[in-house]
Amino acid sequence: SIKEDIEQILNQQILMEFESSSKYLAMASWCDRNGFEFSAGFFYKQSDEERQHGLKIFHYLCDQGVVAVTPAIGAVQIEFDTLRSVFEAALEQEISVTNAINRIIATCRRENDYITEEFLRWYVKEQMEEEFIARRCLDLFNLIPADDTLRLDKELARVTFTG
Ligand code: OFO
Repeated sequence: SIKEDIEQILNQQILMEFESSSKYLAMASWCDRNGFEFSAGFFYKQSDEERQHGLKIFHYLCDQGVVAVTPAIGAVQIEFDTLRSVFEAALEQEISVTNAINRIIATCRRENDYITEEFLRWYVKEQMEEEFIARRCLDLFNLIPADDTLRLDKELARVTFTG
């Protein structure tokens, strides 16, 4: 069975993934009520995906015969100044998840837990993709005038593959 410190950090990661899910849901809601239909669709989808990321670790812990803690999620940011700041917050969130996954893998290596390291490989790839998409979205804000918001929203849909 897995060691206690690994169990603990994986439970923290479950919480982080569910927090991501909540944050993206709030971003979807903001985009929705501000008329950014495509961006809203993207963040709804991201929110679903983050919940799945959390559940995947949840099941892993259950399969290992240890307690998977049901995450208690606090309040998240629901107001944003601009569409750009929403996407900036999304990239920031993905970077902190990448860092968290890297820290867990470092701990796995220290503890010789190569099974959990193998399990986490999927997350490393996923983070690479998510950071890539978030950065491509932010690039668009430099290419398209800020007042052309509807075009921005549509182009964002192409970059995020949700349009
Ligand atoms: Fe992109 O946060 Fe989950 O893994």
